[in-house]
Amino acid sequence: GGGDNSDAGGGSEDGITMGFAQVGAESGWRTANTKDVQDAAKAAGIDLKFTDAQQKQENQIKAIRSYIQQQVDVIAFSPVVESGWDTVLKEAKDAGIPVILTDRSVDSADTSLYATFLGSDFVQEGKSAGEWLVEDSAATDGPVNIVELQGTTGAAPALDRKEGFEAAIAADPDLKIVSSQTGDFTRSGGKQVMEAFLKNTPDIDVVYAHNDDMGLGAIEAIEAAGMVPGKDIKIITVDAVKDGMTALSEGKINFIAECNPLLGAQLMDLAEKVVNGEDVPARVVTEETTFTSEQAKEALPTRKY
Ligand code: GYE
Repeated sequence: GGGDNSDAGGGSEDGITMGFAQVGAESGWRTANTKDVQDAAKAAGIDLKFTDAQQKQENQIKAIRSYIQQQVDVIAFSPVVESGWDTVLKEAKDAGIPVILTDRSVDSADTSLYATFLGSDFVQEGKSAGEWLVEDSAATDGPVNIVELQGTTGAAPALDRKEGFEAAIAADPDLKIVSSQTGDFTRSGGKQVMEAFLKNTPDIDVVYAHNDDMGLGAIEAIEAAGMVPGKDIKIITVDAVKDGMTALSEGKINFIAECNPLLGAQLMDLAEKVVNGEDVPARVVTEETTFTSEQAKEALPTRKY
């Protein structure tokens, strides 16, 4: 580098420092995402300061404040819930530190509080899940009782995956969500809630889980109750991580809408541009697909996570 430190953001010549406030380690998706971000930072020569908020907003806010105090060049974070970020985002803005939202969004009305949002279209994921069920149920007559395992309450992927799914299943009045509760995106949460559903909710036909991990927890509960997951009760999930894809290939899960956790390279690229004052799109959407059991069998051998 030239040693001239006149630009506020540091710039790549002096080496970029990124503060990354991760949600937690709640799921296989999150583990893959964390590893990818760490690997991509290394590959890009970006100095990464990483914190795990254990799914608590107050921890994320604390982490962001500490990154502001350390005067990092750029802050990236994956907001555990959608609401309540305006104050801390304003603090970052006032300190001249750009913020990149990765994976999950915020509902702040003032979009100048962040530089860009990189992540999936969660509404579309929910729609894809619902559309598969509409098609799969087309031949069956009578009610289809769905139980829903929601992600973390107030999280963008939980709100949006519910919205998209509901919009899609509205096409068939036989499809009804009869119970819906949060399992916090964890396997143990999914198992516990499913155990309660199996006790309280008669005639469950379908489980719609907002991620693979909760679906995998539901499988354990269904098997423990002496039923066959994928047959007696159909299971639809979102993510397509290894364990989910394995269960799908075995017919224990029936359909998965993919959510791509490999955001690291794109994030580092956006960070370099933002720090160097270049224009970036306000929204970068991840490319995704869906998987049936047959497609999972084909994809599994080369799947990276
Ligand atoms: O689907 C879930 C994780 O925000 C897209 O969070 C992410 C979600 C992902 O816990 O498994």
